[in-house]
Amino acid sequence: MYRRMVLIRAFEETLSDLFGKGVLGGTSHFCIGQEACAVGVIDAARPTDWLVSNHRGHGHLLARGLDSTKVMGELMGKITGYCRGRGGSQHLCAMDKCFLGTNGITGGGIPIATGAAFALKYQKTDHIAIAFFGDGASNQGTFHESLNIASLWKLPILFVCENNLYGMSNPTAKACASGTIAPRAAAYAMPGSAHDGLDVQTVYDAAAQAIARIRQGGGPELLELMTYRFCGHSKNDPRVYRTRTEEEEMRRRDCIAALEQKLPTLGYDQKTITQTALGARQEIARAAEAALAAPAGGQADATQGLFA
Ligand SMILES: Cc1ncc(C[n+]2csc(CCOP(=O)(O)OP(=O)(O)O)c2C)c(N)n1
Ligand SMILES: [Mg+2]
Repeated sequence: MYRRMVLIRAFEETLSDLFGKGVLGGTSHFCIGQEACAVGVIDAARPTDWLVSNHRGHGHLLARGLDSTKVMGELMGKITGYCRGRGGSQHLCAMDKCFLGTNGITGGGIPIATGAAFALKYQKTDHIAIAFFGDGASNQGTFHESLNIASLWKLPILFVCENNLYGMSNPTAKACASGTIAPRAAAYAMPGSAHDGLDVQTVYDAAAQAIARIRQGGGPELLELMTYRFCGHSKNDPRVYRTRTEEEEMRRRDCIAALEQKLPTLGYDQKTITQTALGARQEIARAAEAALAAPAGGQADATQGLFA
């Protein structure tokens, strides 16, 4: 889990560098600070459980074990990317990894995951679906409609709300009538609970327990993971809606640094920890190099046919 968390952080720090150098265009939403949510939940699931992500999806992609070079290539619009450079960060799909896509529409992925859960139940499998979304998305109608139908039909789905305290510049307190998301589950007769999303072990345990109940036919559940994004909402956000003091306080609770402190107490020596982090960072450096060298996809590939 530590390796994956460092891998995600290094991936996005590298993306930030590439934006700075003008190699990457457009914008991107980083999950720096939120890595424990993606890694804890996805580690607790099976590789055959279907995932649906949102606009802040790099962590979900890498936690699921997608090839970092192919993810990087996709973001650069290269032919070697998962969707031949046509999807980019917001439309990255990998069916072979049971990853039904990142999604630029706030709340757009929640009903897609609910549909997947219906299919999994209809096919009488014991796989489940997992929907990742933010606190802002939980104010969309799609959230409420999905929880309602999932509960009525006892669908095998875990709804995971990563509450990073803001939807763009809007604090959750100003957008969400109940202040927090988990209690909303009660309105749809399903279990809902809030957890420290900065502690990967806590996230893993909460997700593992919920997933076990869901897999046994217990019906859907909602997890609210309290977390924080260190960066702005996207690349061009000066973060005027929050104080630097708040950010510094949250940085002191960085999920990766916290795990680094904890690992020696779990029997890992410093050399192993350092080597593990280095290995992850080297993998991302190689991924960026390979993606940069790859031929263009996307528009340049427009006449080739996506499934050719
Ligand atoms: C339907 C729709 N409305 C508005 C937007 C613009 N938008 C993009 S991200 C976002 C905020 C999402 O907040 P949250 O769900 O908390 O996720 P976070 O960005 O905090 O991870 C908004 C309003 C959009 N993409 N789609
Ligand atoms: Mg948010």
